[in-house]
Amino acid sequence: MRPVHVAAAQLGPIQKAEPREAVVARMLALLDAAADKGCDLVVYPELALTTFFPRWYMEDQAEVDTWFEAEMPNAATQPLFDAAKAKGVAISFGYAELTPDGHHFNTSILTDKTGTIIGKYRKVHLPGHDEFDPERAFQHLEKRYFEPGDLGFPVWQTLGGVFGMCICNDRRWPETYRVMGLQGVEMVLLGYNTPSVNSQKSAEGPEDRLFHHRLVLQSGAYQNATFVVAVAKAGVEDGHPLIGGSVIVDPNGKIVAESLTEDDELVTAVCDLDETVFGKETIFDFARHRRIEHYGRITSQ
Ligand code: ING
Repeated sequence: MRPVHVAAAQLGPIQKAEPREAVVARMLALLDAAADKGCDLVVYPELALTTFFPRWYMEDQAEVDTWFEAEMPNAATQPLFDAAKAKGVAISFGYAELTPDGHHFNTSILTDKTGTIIGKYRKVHLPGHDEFDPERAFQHLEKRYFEPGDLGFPVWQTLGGVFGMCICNDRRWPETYRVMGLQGVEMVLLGYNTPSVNSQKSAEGPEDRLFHHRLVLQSGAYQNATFVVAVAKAGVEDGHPLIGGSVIVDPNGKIVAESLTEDDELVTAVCDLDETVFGKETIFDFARHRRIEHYGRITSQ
């Protein structure tokens, strides 16, 4: 048995005017609740400190940079790291990273139980567009404000197992899970901000979005015999609705816990990482069953 008591700490909407300090207070309340339940790990959403700002068109880089963090921890987030250390809980959350040499990434970090950052991931699959698109009901300018991640899909040995991270749109691409699966990942942590409607005015609505959201998580988990913890920033931000549906998925692709609201909500489960072993040693024993001589097209185009 290698149990990890994990919490998906879903955040409800963060309005454009809400300061980071107010959001951190909400994150601390979820951390307290998770610690009271005996959780080892608390996972927060993508871009957890601010509203989903890529929905807004900005031309002034100084204004864009106000949504980014130049260091981590920093004054706004230090209380979160301090509380995690005091309670002996590992945390993972997403934020907009501005590096010292001026690069912009959609980033997530993972700490150990002492509040030390042991892992960093930078979002590889950036959806949307990079110029103002008048055809869209709302903008989705991640390609304008972020560079594609330059760290690949690493995994880390921690909490008695093998953990990886990805972010939002990454979850829709099978390569994301497989690259971590080939490194033996046993739990994938991810946050997301997913609009409830399609900005390109397709008939797609919240239920369609939730269907595809669950589909890709459950298939990624099953096909790589790994747990997947997916945490929403949910609800209506300045009039723009985001889906909820935070879930914990087991290595058989089954949803073991799911959020009920579009507000701040804790979704927890005790995940025995040993449950990943059977799949990795039988149906998804990659070494025995995969035939890479036929897969070249995946990396060559
Ligand atoms: N958001 C959305 C996501 O991938 C999206 C963008 C929604 C793309 C639906 C395609 C379909 O969940 C982020 N932040 O990637």
